[in-house]
Amino acid sequence: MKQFIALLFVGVLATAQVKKEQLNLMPWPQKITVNEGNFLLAKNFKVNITGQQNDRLCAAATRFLRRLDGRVGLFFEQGFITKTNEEPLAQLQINCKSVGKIGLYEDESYYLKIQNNSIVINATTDLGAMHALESLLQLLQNNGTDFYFPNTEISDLPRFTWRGLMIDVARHFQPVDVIKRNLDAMAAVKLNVFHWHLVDDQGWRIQMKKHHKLTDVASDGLFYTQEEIKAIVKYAEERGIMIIPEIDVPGHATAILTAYPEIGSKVIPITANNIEKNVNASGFQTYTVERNSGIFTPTLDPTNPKTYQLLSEIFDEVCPLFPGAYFHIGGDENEGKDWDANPKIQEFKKKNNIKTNHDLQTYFTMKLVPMLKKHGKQLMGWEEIMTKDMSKDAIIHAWRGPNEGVPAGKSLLDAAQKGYKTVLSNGFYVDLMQSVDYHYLNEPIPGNVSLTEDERARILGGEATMWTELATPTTLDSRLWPRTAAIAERLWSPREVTDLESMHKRLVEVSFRLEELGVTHIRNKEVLLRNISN
Ligand code: CP6
Repeated sequence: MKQFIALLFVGVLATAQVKKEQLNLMPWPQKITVNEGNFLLAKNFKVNITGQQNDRLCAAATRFLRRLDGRVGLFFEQGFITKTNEEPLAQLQINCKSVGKIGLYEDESYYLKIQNNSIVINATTDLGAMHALESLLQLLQNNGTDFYFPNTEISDLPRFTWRGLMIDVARHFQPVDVIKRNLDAMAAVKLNVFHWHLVDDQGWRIQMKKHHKLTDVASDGLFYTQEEIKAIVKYAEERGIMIIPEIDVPGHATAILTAYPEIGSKVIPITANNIEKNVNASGFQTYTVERNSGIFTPTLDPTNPKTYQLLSEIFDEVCPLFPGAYFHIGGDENEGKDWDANPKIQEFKKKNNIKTNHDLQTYFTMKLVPMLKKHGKQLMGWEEIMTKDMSKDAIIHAWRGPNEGVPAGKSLLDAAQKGYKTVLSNGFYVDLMQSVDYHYLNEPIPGNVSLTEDERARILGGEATMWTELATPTTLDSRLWPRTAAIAERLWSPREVTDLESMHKRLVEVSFRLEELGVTHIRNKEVLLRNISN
């Protein structure tokens, strides 16, 4: 009798109806219905791939199976999912038509239907199928005895094609493992662009074979080998993530000047007084770095042909490491102070009828366009590169806001209206430790602005930015997660999805799931939801 009651009890719990509001999906899908009944997980749970079978989807499905098993502890019978290992009777059937290209505008949509005894995933590309697997993992429920998926039907696709995360590895170097686990976390919340801020004043982080002086003198030995970069690119590609490398020029570039002072905007005359200070052990002339609110004033000299020769050779070596179609050249926060103070640069401006420092920077940036085009890459830069003569092929990365003296998000709309494709980071600065609510409600296209269809289409999406002046490899994850998951929802889900209470509830669960992927962040509910700054 006791046994009978226990069995009955289990049965009742297993079929307990889950309500839509109880699901912990993040980002929330475009369309979802919850039906009566559940799919109960058992040891014989298997996965089968049909249609376009490919290695990437097989590997993703295998990772899915292992992650699921890690949570349910059933010791699933199925091992690796391979192209030849067909399981026609498998409960989970995944069907996709083609291999998705890593880049913008790919079809990332998917359809997921869970019924009592079967689960179906249909997608145009394997990218969509991989998103469906992440959704399925988030749907897992447990009643203390059984693990099950509630019968659910989802039709989903992203609102924006660019859903990015930038990590600065120049201020604090972030080792390969840290990057990889954060790529896993990105994929879990359907982010698809990793913007790798590889170079800044504080360091050059790319192994260079020809210009090895860059890492010799400007990296403190903390840089990625080219083999490591290739491995990270592959790791990202396996998770449907495109990598955008950034080499920030002409400002934020004093690491380059440590190795090649002769292309700097200000040549410090060597005198008996400063010779000790300005010539380092290798006999190279070095810089006395002047600081103004954190911005270094020395920049590259835009009038020196050697500047362009060096950059061209750098791109020749760096571009082939990254298969993506975009290259970020920074371009931010050049105050032009040293340009004003340098008579040679002043003379060049006069001779070439270049009126302002902005125009001079445009002259500089435009010279980089063909260097990148040669490698099939389109130039992207922070919003300061947007001047009247800037090529409309450039992608404008909007970042400034009230702190920089411009209205929040204004340059995003300006760029779209002027004919540039554009990406929003203002309001998504996760290193500033602002509240998750603030990031979540940072709508890229506010309701009170009217845009034409073309202008609207030029707003590609947004990007969380993680500057690392104050974040080490140990603290990085805590600053990124789980708040970046709320940004991922803003960029994927319908703009009407704005309920804070629902987001908070789901974010706590997402936080646990991310921990399983190896990111080591703060899990305490009170801590992760509070507003740390302000
Ligand atoms: N480094 C670089 C930075 C910032 C930018 N570029 C930055 C500026 C203001 C804030 C945070 C970060 N640290 N290279 C601006 C794009 Cl608030």
